[in-house]
Amino acid sequence: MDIHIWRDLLDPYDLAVRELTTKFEHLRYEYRSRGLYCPIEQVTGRVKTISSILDKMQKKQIDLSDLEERMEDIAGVRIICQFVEDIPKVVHMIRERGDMEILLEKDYVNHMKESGYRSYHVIIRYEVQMMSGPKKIQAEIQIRTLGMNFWCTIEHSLQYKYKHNIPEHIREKLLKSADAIVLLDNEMSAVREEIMDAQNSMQHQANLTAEILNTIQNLYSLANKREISKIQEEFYEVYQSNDLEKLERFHRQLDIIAEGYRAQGIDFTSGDVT
Ligand code: 0O2
Repeated sequence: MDIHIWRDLLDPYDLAVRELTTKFEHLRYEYRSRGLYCPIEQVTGRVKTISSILDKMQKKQIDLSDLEERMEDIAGVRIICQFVEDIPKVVHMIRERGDMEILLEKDYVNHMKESGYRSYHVIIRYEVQMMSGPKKIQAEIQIRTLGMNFWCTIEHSLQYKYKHNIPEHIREKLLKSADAIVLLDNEMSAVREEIMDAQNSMQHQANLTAEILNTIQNLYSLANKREISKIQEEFYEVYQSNDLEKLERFHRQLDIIAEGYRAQGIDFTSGDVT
């Protein structure tokens, strides 16, 4: 098939990958900006390379005319979670969406493959708007923990190196490490609450600091210079104390000061004196 025909065929998949990764990244942003724990840790996506499509077509005896129907992972999105418990939450998020129709789910998390592979796959039908009109394509979303992803990445490279004939002694090591990943994920789950608490306070602190700095920056161009330097000094002191309650108090007080300027008719959020 001519290269430009491949490009036409793969174009909608490319758009789908870009849209889907943006949508999941945006969910992550929404959670974080509300100071909430997000079950999505990282999102990546890729369109299968032409050589990989050709290899799979040969391996699975797929005709070009059936390619789009039979190859579910031309568009692939990978969602990495911190904990095993996050995986069903992400699956639930996908099930609830109106823009992704689930066609199939494969649970290799609870049903590890013979190779040691673990991951949860969701095959969706997704509509993209092309120049020629709407087009529905299939995409595969792989959901796995950081630990599972580590294993998959290493195993994938070895599959490539040994052209899918990994020597027995390496295969054994891979199976042992797959078991170790199960243990690691279980151990991490046991301290999940503590880890989540720590991450939530870190995120809360980062959000508060960003809001405070934004308010100070806006006040800078409008308020009395001496008052601003005093506020700034106080902020550095509070920040260095590493005390979240103090930071929250400071944030509230700063809001009251900002409210005072608002009452005087100075809308400093837009930077305009009204
Ligand atoms: P690539 O290079 O990642 O794109 P099925 O007939 O359903 O059993 P199928 O269609 O291959 O076979 O589906 P399956 O088994 O769900 O696998 C789809 C994708 O999951 C694979 O795509 C891999 O990305 C990943 N995967 C499945 N098994 C393994 C494994 O043992 N090791 C690793 N590292 N990844 C795996 P591709 O096209 O095989 O590969």
